Amino acid sequence: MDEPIDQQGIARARALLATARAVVVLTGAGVSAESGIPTFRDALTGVWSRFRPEDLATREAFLRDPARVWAWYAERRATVARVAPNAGHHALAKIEADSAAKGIEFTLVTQNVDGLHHAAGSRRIHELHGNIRRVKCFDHGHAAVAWDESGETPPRCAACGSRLRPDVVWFGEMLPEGALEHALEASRRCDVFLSVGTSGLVEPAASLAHAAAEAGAAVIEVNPQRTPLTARATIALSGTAATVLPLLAGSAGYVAPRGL
Ligand code: BV8
Repeated sequence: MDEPIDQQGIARARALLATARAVVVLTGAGVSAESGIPTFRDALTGVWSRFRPEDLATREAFLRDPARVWAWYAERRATVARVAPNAGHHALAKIEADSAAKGIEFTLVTQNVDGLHHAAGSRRIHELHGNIRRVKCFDHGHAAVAWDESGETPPRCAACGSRLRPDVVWFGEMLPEGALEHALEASRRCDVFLSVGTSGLVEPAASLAHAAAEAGAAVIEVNPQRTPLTARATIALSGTAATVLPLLAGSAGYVAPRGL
């Protein structure tokens, strides 16, 4: 049975968000779980279950077996194409819009590559790990807008002939120019850092919450499981994104606890 929602924690977190000057939200795969996208640590089910993400999401894996890595991303791209944002994504878009109306600076930093935050209406987004819907060539990064899945796998770049790959950041690759710097700068400047649906295992994204805390920000975590951040969080809300975030956004279902 799901744990009862911590109404006191929700009320305290809402008060922090309402009185903030600057808010940073970091999301991980957990925010897309209720849209039907397996979390990253759970992504390797079925035919992929004999691999670890770190074994497939690398340049070396692609060079070793480009067809296998391309097929894993093609399957994930197909999943992303048929799912929709969930109430958690929509709640974050509402928090962004409400923050703008109140003059509160808002930054959404995501580790996710599924594009669902943009689909839900969020706009102030930093995609730290790229976007699986975009494809580029391995040798020069030429963007590919169309490609033939029926021929050679992976398909080839129309501009230079090198193999196509997903436009995501693999393990061992640098993050997109400026994305980490902007995320770090916003994290050090914010007074509320909201971490949602991330295991906090992948660097350098995992360091953002700690940078915010060290700079004096209050840290709110939303996750049904404990993570390395939980002990450090000002408020740890044990629950799922689609349940908790609408309560934080003041959308459907929020009832202020008596006496608060
Ligand atoms: C780099 C794209 C410089 C690909 C991904 C220290 C500093 C720098 C680098 C390192 C370092 N230590 C180690 C490294 C190397 C490495 C790393 O972090 N390795 C890990 C395995 C230890 N980092 C890198 O290589 C990074 N590059 O730093 O460049 C450099 C260069 C060369 C040499 C050194 C340094 C690049 C990392 C990016 C990798 N690419 N994605 C793809 O998607 O295929 S990372 C991948 O993991 C996804 O983006 C994913 O989002 C991300 C993090 O995982 P989570 O999002 O947290 O997902 P996870 O499944 O783990 O957890 C889900 C959570 O949700 C759980 O807590 C669960 O409880 C919760 N949950 C479940 N359901 C719900 C929920 N929460 C809410 N609601 C629910 N319903």
